[in-house]
Parts: sequence; C-alpha cells; structure tokens
Amino acid sequence: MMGNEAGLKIEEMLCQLADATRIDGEIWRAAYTPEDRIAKNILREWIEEQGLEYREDAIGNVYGRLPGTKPGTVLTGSHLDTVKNGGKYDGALGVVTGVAALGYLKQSGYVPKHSLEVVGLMEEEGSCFASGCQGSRAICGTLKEEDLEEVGRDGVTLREALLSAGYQPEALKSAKRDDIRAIVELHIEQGPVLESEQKQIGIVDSIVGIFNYELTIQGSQNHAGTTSMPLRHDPVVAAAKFITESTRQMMEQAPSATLTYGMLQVFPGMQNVIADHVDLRIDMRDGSEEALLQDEVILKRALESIERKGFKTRLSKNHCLASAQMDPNVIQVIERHCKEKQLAYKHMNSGAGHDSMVFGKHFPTAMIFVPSIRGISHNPAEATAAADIQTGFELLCDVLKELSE
Ligand code: HGY
Ligand code: MN
Ligand code: MN
Repeated sequence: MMGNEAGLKIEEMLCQLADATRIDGEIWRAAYTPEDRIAKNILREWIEEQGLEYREDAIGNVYGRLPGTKPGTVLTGSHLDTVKNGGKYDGALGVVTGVAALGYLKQSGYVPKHSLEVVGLMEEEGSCFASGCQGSRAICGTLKEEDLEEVGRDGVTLREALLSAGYQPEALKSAKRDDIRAIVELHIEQGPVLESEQKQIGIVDSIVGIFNYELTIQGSQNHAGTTSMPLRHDPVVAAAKFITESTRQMMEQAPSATLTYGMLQVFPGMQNVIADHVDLRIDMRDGSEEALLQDEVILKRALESIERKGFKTRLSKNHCLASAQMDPNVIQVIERHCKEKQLAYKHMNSGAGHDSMVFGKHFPTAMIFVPSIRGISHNPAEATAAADIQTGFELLCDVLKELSE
C-alpha cells in the first residue's frame, strides 16, 4: 500500500455518508429512520462493489462477507448510527474502514480460512431507543422479546419501528451469532490523548461502565411576576444547585468518574411561569461497577441537600452498561502488528461506550483507536487525519488476516 490512498478514499466515503444523511444541516442517522435507510443503501453499493456478500439481519444490522474455507467468522465494523448533530467519524469510520479492508484483501486475492465479515451495527448511541447497542445485543442474544417493547423518542416501540422499516422482530433470535471467533472494532479515540502524546494507534484494554438515570425535581408552578422571591419554590433553581453541587462533590471525591447533564427539560416551559418540575437525564461513568455504586452515593447525597429544602425528587436508574475488559489474545495480535510496523502506539482505557463492551462479554473482542483531532467528538467538527486513517486501515488488514488464519 502506497501513501494515504486508502485513508483519503475512506475520508471521502465518510463525507458522502454524512452528506446523504443530514437533517436540517445536522448529521443524525438514527435507527429505522429514512437516513438510516439511505446510509444502508449506500453501504450496500460499496459492499457489493468490493465483491462482498451483503445482508441485513432481523434487527437491521448490515453485513458484508468475504467467505472463508472453514467454519467460524472474524468480525470487524462498528455502529452506523450517530448522535443528534454528530460527526462523520464516530462509528462510521469502523464500518467504512472494515468494508475497505475486506475489499482490499479480496482484491489482493486473499482467501481467508475463517470468513471475514464487516458489520454496520444498529442504534449504538441510543439516540432513539435509549437503552442503546440494540444491534450488538441482538448478535449476542441478550436483546430479548421484552426489549422490543422499549418506547423510543418518537413514542413508537422498537417492535413497531422494526416493522415499519421492513424488519422482522419475530425473527429476533436469528440475529444471534454463534460462529464468531474474534471481533476487532476500529474507532476514533474521541479524546485528546493519542494526539497529545503523538501516538498513531490506541489499543483498548478496557471500557468504562455507564449508569444512566432519569431525575425529576418537583417544585410549585406559579406566576413569575406576583410570586415574591422568598416565597417561590422554583425547581429550576433547585436543579441548578443540584447540578453544581453534585459536579463539585464528584470532582472532589471521585476524580475518575464523569458526570454529564446533557438533557434538561423544564415544564411547562414558559418564560413567565415558575416551573412545575424539571426533568434531567444523567450520564455517569467510571471504571467498575463498585466505583459507580460509590459515585451513586455521592449523587444521592447531593440530591438530599435539595430535598431538605422541600423539593420532592424522583431518581431512577434506567440503563446500565457494564464496564468491559478486552480480550488479551486479540490485544496481543494487534500489539504484535503495531510493533512489526513500528507504529507509535499506547494501551489505553476507553471513556466512551462501544458495542465492543457488549461483544466483550460473549466473544474475544478488542478495539483499535485512531487519533481524534483536538480530541473533539459527538460534534460536527469531529475529525481524524487521512494519514491516521491509513495507518488504522493497514493495521486492521494485517490483524484481520492473522485472526482469519
Ligand atoms: O456514549 C458513548 O460513549 C458512545 O459514544 N455511544
Ligand atoms: Mn458516540
Ligand atoms: Mn461510537
């Protein structure tokens, strides 16, 4: 492979995918939407152009396959969906690089022993169906019948969304895979470490655990002009106190934790009305379940301080993703190729969630990170240099080749 040809081509494909799936100028490829269909149609063309076999499973994951001569499959890929107003690289880079790698191997005449497959996974971000990772959970067999009743952002259940997108929720079990020998997910780092340390590759050792909560803070709805300041019971002010206090305490007492308040809704939401209540969504992450349970105590203590001021609160933990260790053998294969290629690499932990944390509980799984420019992610400005994509692509080709033998 010469120069950055593959890196530049992958970059061009990512731009094409992003441009075809914008809504009002924002990239948002949510599960079972028209944008999701457009992305899959484009992907199908690319997969077939490379001479790979295309298929979609019952939950909507898309696959490209380079058949091998023996049973068993080595899987690469990532998620095809994005967050709202997301970037071009998160998820899509792993899918597109996987298609390019399998295409390159096929065109170079390589016939794998164990089949190679690239997958574009459904709804990792949970931007419609908040529990997230539905694609990888279906592949692992942990997405159950009852999970199809999850109500999404648009008020429809996952089952209804699947049906209206032409999928077969009744065939959910057929999406489960038992033939996977190894999984390698290539992804952008989404943080500043690789760039600041001038590394080309990150080898992921572990991925953080995530607890998500819904919180309601109840106040007393009243008139903005006639209710004097000492007499009002404003849940927005209580929410602001809670956010400030919990953030301060978390930083002091649990420096490894992250705490994010990314969704706040004020009801009824009028300029001249003291609110009735505020709904918040909380994303809290840390290295292990034990750590997260301790962090939860800090969160609850901060909540008690506003309850003492007379506000009723309701906190419910709605989703948990367990932290995950990546597979030492797959890591070893990646590391050996990094050394052979004399790449600047480092082992690291991922603060972002990935399908690999679901896969890692069922199949030997590891992740390759490439640097994110200025560490920006979940943002339209997300970017990775073509030279770094090229490095990731070449490493992925070699790793897949070895794992499929
Ligand atoms: O939220 C996450 O960490 C991931 O980007 N889905
Ligand atoms: Mn993401
Ligand atoms: Mn991602």
